[in-house]
Amino acid sequence: MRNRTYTADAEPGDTVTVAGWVHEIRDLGGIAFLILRDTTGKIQVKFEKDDMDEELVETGLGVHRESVITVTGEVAEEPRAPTGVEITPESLDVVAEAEAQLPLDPSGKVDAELSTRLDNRTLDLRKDEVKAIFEIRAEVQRAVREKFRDLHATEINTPKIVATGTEGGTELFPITYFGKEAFMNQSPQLFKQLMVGSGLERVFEVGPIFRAEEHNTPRHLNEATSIDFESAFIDHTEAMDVCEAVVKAAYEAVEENCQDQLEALDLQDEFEAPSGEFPRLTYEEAIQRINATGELDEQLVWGDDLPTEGEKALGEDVGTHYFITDWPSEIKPFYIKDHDDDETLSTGFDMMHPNMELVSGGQREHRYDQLVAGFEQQGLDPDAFEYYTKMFKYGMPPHAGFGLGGERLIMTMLGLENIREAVLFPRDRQRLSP
Ligand code: ATP
Ligand code: AMO
Repeated sequence: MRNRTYTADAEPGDTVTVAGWVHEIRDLGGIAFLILRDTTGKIQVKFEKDDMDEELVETGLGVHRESVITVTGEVAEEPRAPTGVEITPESLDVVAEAEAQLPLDPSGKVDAELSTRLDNRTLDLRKDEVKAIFEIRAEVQRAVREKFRDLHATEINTPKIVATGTEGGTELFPITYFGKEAFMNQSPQLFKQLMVGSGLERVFEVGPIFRAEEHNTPRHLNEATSIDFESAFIDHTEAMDVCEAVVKAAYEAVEENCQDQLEALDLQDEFEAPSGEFPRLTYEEAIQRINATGELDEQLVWGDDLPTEGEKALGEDVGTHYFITDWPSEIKPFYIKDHDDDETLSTGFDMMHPNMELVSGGQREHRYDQLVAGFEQQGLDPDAFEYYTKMFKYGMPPHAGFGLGGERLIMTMLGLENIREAVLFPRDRQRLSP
């Protein structure tokens, strides 16, 4: 629409054409108001019934809520109007009439179940507080990209249809690929590693990962967004520095550029970018501190994975984002390098929000013989990974990196109760459409 004016730009004295949705109609008798909503805000349209064309009044006040209309008229200052201005319509067109009964109420006066909201995302995102989540998500992705670029990483895109899995502990989604077995990729892990040996050296990717998680939890998705980083000639401690910088950059960008959205979510007072350094605890310290909280029925011992309640107890104890380092080698994947002086100890790390894990990373095994031996130790067939391992024979530098869960970052940043709220069209065990 070439001649459209956004409601936020409608200035007193202008004659404008605004386009949007019928948010609300209030008929007070001799006077009535239609509130028109567009992506920039709302504007009041005034109908003084006695002074206006009857057909125009009938059309304007007879239209169902959430219909799409355009209104042309003069803008005037009006202190009693919600935004301080109003339009007196000269003409009004109903562009797309909405049904009288809607599956959910975009004005937010009536709450809807999450499943109803997800089934009707178009209507759901007409609410300011829902739209705000996705505007913040976009800002986070922008800020993360900018930070990686400042750090001289090149953005890459790796295949999502692959021949092998990499992340044990979570199942693969099999697909058929011209009669061959193939899978949806669980992680760009192997491909990003292959690129540190290329002329690019330092890379990042923001893209989908697919995990056939059996369980249905508020923090797992079957299709998630992974923010991956990998660099040649750095170790795990430098990868942790990058991880911390990227997460802080995301928070700072939201604080700086998303105040309206934070207000829509009623977070303007509590939102705070993390300031201090993220503490780095070893796995050993972590299990000791969890045991000391007394929150678990059974004491954790060396080699145990951290149970969810353990992570929660530790998160409460630490109170900020933090790292867990020096995990037992046996519970980290084959591509993670062990410490040179202790092969039971890995260079793998996790970065935690007080409520949950956000990141896994580590220094990688770049030595061909040790890499192949690692496959065998994990019961994987190195031949199936030959496309990957063979590049380690042609000059693969030492390298490290991490994967950050995009939705978990948004979820913890905004205090969302369910990770599905941070995804437009989430995929979970029950949900394949929309
Ligand atoms: P009726 O006789 O049926 O009440 P009316 O034309 O006399 O209708 P008003 O008494 O002028 O209506 O206004 C009704 C209500 O609408 C009042 O509470 C008034 O403050 C409010 N109102 C009037 N004009 C505007 C406006 N332009 N923007 C917002 N509120 C308005
Ligand atoms: P990991 O499997 O720990 O590591 O995944 C990295 C991060 O991705 C997020 N994540 C998920 N978010 C939502 N739903 C899921 N099902 C899901 N699975 C993972 C989490 C997690 O911390 N290749 C390594 C990374 C690396 O070493 O570079 C990997 O994939 O926030």
